[in-house]
Amino acid sequence: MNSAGKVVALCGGVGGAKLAWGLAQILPPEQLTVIVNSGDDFEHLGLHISPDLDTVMYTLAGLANRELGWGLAGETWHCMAALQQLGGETWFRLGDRDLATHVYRSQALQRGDTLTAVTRHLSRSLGVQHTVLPMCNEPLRTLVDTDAGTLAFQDYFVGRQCQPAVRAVRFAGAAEATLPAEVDAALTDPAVTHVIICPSNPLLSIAPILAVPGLREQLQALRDKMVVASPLVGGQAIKGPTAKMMQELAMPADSASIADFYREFLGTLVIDECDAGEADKLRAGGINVQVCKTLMKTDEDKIALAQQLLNAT
Ligand code: FO1
Repeated sequence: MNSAGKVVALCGGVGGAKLAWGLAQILPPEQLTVIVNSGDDFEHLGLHISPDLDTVMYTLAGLANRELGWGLAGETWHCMAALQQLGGETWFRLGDRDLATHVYRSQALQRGDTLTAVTRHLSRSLGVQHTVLPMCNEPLRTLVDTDAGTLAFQDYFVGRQCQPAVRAVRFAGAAEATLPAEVDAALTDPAVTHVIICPSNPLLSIAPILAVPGLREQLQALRDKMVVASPLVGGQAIKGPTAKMMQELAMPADSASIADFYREFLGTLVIDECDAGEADKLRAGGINVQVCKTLMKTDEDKIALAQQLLNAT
């Protein structure tokens, strides 16, 4: 049953997109806005790539490549094969159909459209009915300081497969970024009953969203409505480098660290049943904790977690 009002979800790529899909199965389009990390965006092969926005849009449209976790289902790779033959750059793979998204976005940005406007157009064209918004229109880029030097996000994530040890994560351009009017409107709508932080990597996917000036203050004002889904299950991330990075940054990979990371606006923390043993200690520290199955293997799991989060406050 859906007794929620308007819901805003903050998310990164794969894991976050799965939950966004679950929420979209419960909530009608006018009740769900998904604010997506654009710190992973970069210029590649002369094109503007927005990996997390595309993952969320493709997932909500039912077009996502479930095996890869990114890109389109049923993709072909003729362009990459031809590019390889020419000696071009193929370390970051763009599928033939996916390329159309990047070409369209790049041209629209070049003629002066905002990332928000292009995302709206792409969403509609792909058949996405819920609202998908980038966290900002300006270039805010995630940089990873590692023991192998400072790396642009995709150089670290795809190029180096997250192997170098992380020393710090920074967000170039954050000071110049501004909250898009659509993001501001979504978060200040009095009908908002839930703001959900998806189980995305806090350091790489949610921190860039929080780096947009003004956003933290808005979330603080919404504390009672804030529900954080922990990305950890038994001290491990389901996919990606969350646990490894937390350890490298001297943060124990546990629920307490997740609670601490979001402490300034944490309303309710939802942790996996595997980590139920941590709940009492968190509650003793004054944290509102709920325990449920957070693993999303099937579509039913995604909908069930979405419902649990909507019931959490
Ligand atoms: N991830 C990879 O591991 N290898 C790739 O070649 C790759 C290409 C790619 C192309 C388009 C896109 O939207 C995403 C792509 N990703 C790829 C995923 C992406 O690097 C990351 O998953 C996100 O940036 C982190 O959320």
